[in-house]
Parts: sequence; structure tokens; C-alpha cells
Amino acid sequence: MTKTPHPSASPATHTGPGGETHQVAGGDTPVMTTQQGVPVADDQNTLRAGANGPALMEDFHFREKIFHFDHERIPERVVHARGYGAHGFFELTDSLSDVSKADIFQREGERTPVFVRFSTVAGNKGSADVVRDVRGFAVKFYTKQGNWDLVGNNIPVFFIQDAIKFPDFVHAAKQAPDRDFPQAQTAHDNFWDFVSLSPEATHMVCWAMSDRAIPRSFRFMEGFGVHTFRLIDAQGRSTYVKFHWKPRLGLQSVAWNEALKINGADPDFHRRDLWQAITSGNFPEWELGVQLFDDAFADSFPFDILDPTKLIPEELVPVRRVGRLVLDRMVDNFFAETEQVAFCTQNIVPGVDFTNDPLLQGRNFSYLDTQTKRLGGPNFTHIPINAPRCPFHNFQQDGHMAMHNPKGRANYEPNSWSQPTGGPRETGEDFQTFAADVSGPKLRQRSESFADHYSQARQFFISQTPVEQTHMRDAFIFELSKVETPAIRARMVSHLLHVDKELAEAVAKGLGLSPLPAPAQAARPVVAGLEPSPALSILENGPGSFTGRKLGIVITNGVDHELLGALQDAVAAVNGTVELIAPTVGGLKDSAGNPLVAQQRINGGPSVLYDAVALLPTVEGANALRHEATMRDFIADAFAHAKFIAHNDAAELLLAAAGLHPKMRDEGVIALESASDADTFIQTCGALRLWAREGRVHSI
Ligand code: HDD
Repeated sequence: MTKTPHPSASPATHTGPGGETHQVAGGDTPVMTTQQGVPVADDQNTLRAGANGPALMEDFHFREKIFHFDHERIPERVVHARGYGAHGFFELTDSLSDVSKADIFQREGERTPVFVRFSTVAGNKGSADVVRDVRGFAVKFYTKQGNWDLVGNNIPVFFIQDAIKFPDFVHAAKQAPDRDFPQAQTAHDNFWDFVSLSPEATHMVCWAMSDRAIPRSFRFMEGFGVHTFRLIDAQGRSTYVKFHWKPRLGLQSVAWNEALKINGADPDFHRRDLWQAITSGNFPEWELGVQLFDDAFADSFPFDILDPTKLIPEELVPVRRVGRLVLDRMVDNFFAETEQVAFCTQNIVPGVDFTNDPLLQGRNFSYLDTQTKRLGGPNFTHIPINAPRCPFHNFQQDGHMAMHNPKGRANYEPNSWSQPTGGPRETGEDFQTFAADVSGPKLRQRSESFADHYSQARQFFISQTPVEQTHMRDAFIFELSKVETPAIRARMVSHLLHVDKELAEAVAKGLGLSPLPAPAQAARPVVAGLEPSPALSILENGPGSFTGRKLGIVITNGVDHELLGALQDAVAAVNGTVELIAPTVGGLKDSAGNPLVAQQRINGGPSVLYDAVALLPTVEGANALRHEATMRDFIADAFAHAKFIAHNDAAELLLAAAGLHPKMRDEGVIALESASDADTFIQTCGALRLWAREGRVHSI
């Protein structure tokens, strides 16, 4: 990794007439130039007619600088505007040559470079990270046979079945056009109006109201290709496939009240997390999984495999793990890479093909179109982040900002020029569209096989642990309580009656909705008896360890050297991280006189930023902090969010000040008698939360 020089290591400086100091070129410091390469002598003052006179038009440096600044912004993505990307590689661990001729799937151990962009969907570019929303999980594989974009989400189903509804859905989810709020959230009338009028959304709405929509980190969430795709083998045979990304560090989400507070304390929570992990060498990793199936399975499955509002439970078609995705390098420049990266679902490679999923078919139009608008023309593929890493040649030419133009005379084919003038020629093989039979009248019609909107929503709900079901119930109540129109609330409850009667009744109760509405008209009877799928629960798929998680330790000057060291070692042993929180970030020493630096001041490092917390004040420190409101919030929130809390004797004062008297405490509040208790505490933290506490601290 390149090291950023310390700001104080500055070369020669120049002091201006106003006393301002600035560096001048020389030694390692390059000469500043205009875009034309002309050296700039003075970047502090415009050219003027006299010291107090007007600015002169002929100041080409001023005009170029301001002109460029005025044009810095490009349109943000219409959805998924807020995103964060990183480079890495995909390594094949189990060859798929039996089912696909894709070059990337042939040779075990071979690595393919990738760029991944995670995103929220509804919020604008400057919105917060931990909003309740779907997360985008878009992967660009730079394969030897061209770029393959797998543009997925962290939820395996979608809100709508036909791409023609996408603009309506997105309009309803984003800010209302008259008031331009609410920002980055679905807790408003338009969203719930649309989804409650679109029963096909019910399954995905259940996912969106689950903790899947408030992930703790990009590193701890799954990804899904959503649609059924095809893999094509060397003989041209097709196998259906669903793509999965499984995080090595297990699944984890935050609590809703915690999410609300994280967004205030650190709106960049997810991007900071990814940045810190990658720059500290803790490279996040996912396994690529594939569910493979054939027509016989598709025919026997009670739902249509082309319906993007349905998933195939892993218990029915196991996920075969075939490779790993490792993110090991941050971008050099956010705009050049993360903002300009252009994912297109149409980007597939030989050995991968589309199906007739009507959402996928529509997406194949939308992405190319949007990139052209967003990046200003058809040559966005010339931008380095979008260009293939394999050789590419064709006769496409010209257009705004063209960087690669054919050399020589021929810019068409067939031509009779010999090489090198004649240019590239087709192969006659490689990418072959799967020759699926297609027939039927032209019509605008939703397939009857797409009509069951509730069975899998129900299956999702019954696959959740009781804690997760409670979170879903609370999320529905929270969101629908923000809906101002009672009829919309009632309409939504009428759908939930098909998902789970108790859920619907609990939501109605939480809304003060009485009497219960009649169940919505269902186009198809709910398929009873679908088995729960434990793979759909987050808590059933947690890590069981504190690896990759963060402990926040409150310290004051003179903190016990041994205890602090033992905690830091215990966290380091499982590859976690520690942040110190103190009344001041500087000027600290431990009991042995070693200087310490805290990462957060107590009012800037609330406990919502940590997976678990420890309180190690000295007696004097605790006395000073017990009247500090943010200290009390730190403890009260950690307790309310079901976190594990370790403390020394002196912290008794703080616990009491936060209202945590001994008889209110539980097995998640752990006294550290000596340094040897540190390991046990960190092992306990592997459970991540003491969810059993939740019911005791939330009564509504
Ligand atoms: Fe989309 C962006 C994922 C349906 C139209 N989509 C976008 C991104 C992701 C997804 C991850 C961000 C890519 C990036 O980081 O740059 N979209 C999905 C998934 C869908 C889906 C998993 C359903 C299975 N999308 C969908 C439909 C349409 C679009 C049905 C239009 C008919 N999506 C777009 C878009 C975006 C986009 C307007 C906005 C910015 C962009 O493409 O690059 O074209």
C-alpha cells in the first residue's frame, strides 16, 4: 500500500501578502500546470486590473479552473445512487466445466479481477448508509472472454415481476415529487400505497421489513443474482442457475433503533467499515454459490422459476460453492472508479445466458440506456474501470470522448483489406445464444404461473427465529405508523393476513387498527405446508465468533494497563478491532505511564458504532463522567440494543448513572475481575447480541 506522506513533511513554502502559507514546486513536489500543461506561477490570486480592480477575462488559468469546477458533477444514478466500491479477485475453487463453457469457470485456482459496488437503492448520493433498504451487490468480472456483470442485491427476490413497473415502483419509493421528502426511506404513504396495491410485492416487502434491510456491514451480508440465468456447456446444453454470495464472516444486522442512531453518528458507517477492513488488511470474502437445476425440477417446482418474486429454497436445491470473492484494494479515486463504473445486466460472456424472466429482459434495456445518459455518451466503455482487461477490437468509432479508434483504412466489414489494415473478424463460435424454442401470440399478459403472491412470503416469515419475527412485526408497525392514510395501512394488513395471521393481528394492534380488515383477494390459494428454510434466517447463519467485529472501550486517563491490554489482545486474537473512547482523544496515559490515543471523544463515539462495549474508567474518571449525558446514553443504548457489556469495578458508578442497577443486569453485563476474564468475554461476544434481553427493554 502506498503511504500518504505526513502533512508536516512539507517542502519549500511561500508566504503571501496576506500571511497565507502555501507550498511551491521543487524537489519531489511537482509543478502545477493548467490542463494544457502550462506551468502555474500563482494559484492564489486572479489576474486583475490593479490590486482593487476588476478581474480580467484573459485570465485563462482562472477561467479554466472555474469552468472545470462548474462541470464536476454528473447525474447521480436514478436508483442505487449511494454506493461504495472496491477491487478484488474471484478465484475458482470448484470447476463448473461440467455445466458451463465460461472461461472463468474452467480452471480451479485461477483468479479473475473484479470490481464490486455495494449500494442502497432509494437514497440520494449523500444519504445515510444504515437506512432500511435493499443493498445492491454488483460484481464486474474482468474475464478473459470479456466483462461479465452480475448485478444483484442482498435480497434474492424483487418487488415487481415485470420491468415495465420499475419506474412506478421507484417513483413511489423515492421522495414524493411535490415535497422532495422523505429521503432514503420507505416509511411514507407513496411507497406503501404502491406496494399494497401490488400484491406481487408482498414477498419482497417481508424481506425489506426484516433485518436483511439493515445490515451491520457490507461484509456481513449475502448477495444474490436474483433471476434464474442459464449456464451453457461446450455442447450448447443449458442448465438453469441461481447465483449466491455467502459472506465468510457470517450474517449480521443491526437493531432498528440502533440504525436510526448510527445514521446520525456516522452516516458513512458502511463505507467506513469497508475502507477500514480493506486498508487494514482484513480483506472481506464471499463464496460464490450456484443452485443448478433443470427443466424437470422447474416443472415440478410449485412456482415459476422465471418469476423474480420467488426464490428456490436451498434445502430444495443445495448451493454448490464454486469460488471465492476477495476484496483487497480500495479505489485510487472514488469518482473515476466507483462513480463511473457502469454495470449492465446485458454484459454476459460465453457460457452464461439469459432466461425469459420479464424483469431481466427489461433490465437488459435499462442499464445500457442509463449509462449512456449518466456518463455522457456511448464511449463509457473506454473509461478504464469499464474497459475489458482482455483484448477487444471492433469497428465502433467516434462519439463524445472516444479514446480507442480503429487504426488504418478499414472501419467496416466485410472488407477485402489484408492485415493489419483489414481489422478484426468474427469467430463464428464462442458466444452462442441458447437456441430456446420461442412461440406464442404477441400480448401484454402476466403469466398465470406468476399469480401466487403469498406462499413464499409466508415461508420467509415462518423461517425466521422468534426474535427476527418480532423485528419484522416492529418494522411493519414503525413504517405503517408513518403512513398518514389509514386506508393504506389497512390495505397492507389485508395482505399480511395471508402471510401470517398472528403477524397481521399484531401489526393491526400496533397500529391501533380495529376491526381487522378482510384478507386481500388472493388470485391463487396460499400453498400450505411449505417447510421453513433455515437458510433464510440471519440469526441461524451468524458467525459464532467476534472475528471482524469491533469492540468499543471507554477509558479515562490512567486506565488499567493490564486489563486494557488483555482486552485488546483478546480482540486481536480473533481478528477483531478495538476503538478507544475517552473524554479527550489526546493527552492520555495508561496506569503504566504509556501514552494512549483514543479514536473517539465520548460524545462522538456512541455505543451504536460498536458490536460490544467495555467500560474501563478509573474511579476519578468515572466520577467525572457520571454526569455526562452522552456517557449515560452510551451505556443505556448498548443495553437496549442487546449488546454485551464488560466493565471494571469503577464502572459501577457509570452503570448506576445510566439506570443499570445490579438487579436489572443480566448475563450480558459482565464484570471483568482480572485480565484473564478478557478472553471469556470476547468469546461470549461471539453470540453478537443477547437477544433475550430485548423483550425486557422494549414494552411496545
Ligand atoms: Fe437495477 C442500478 C440491482 C431491477 C434499472 N440495479 C442497479 C444497481 C444494482 C441493481 C445493484 C447498482 C449498480 C451499480 O452499483 O452501479 N436492479 C437490481 C436488481 C434488480 C433490479 C437485483 C432486480 C432483480 N433495475 C431493475 C429494473 C430496472 C433497473 C427492473 C429497470 C427496468 N438499475 C436500473 C438502472 C440502474 C440500476 C436505472 C440505475 C443506475 C444504473 O442502473 O447504473 O438502470
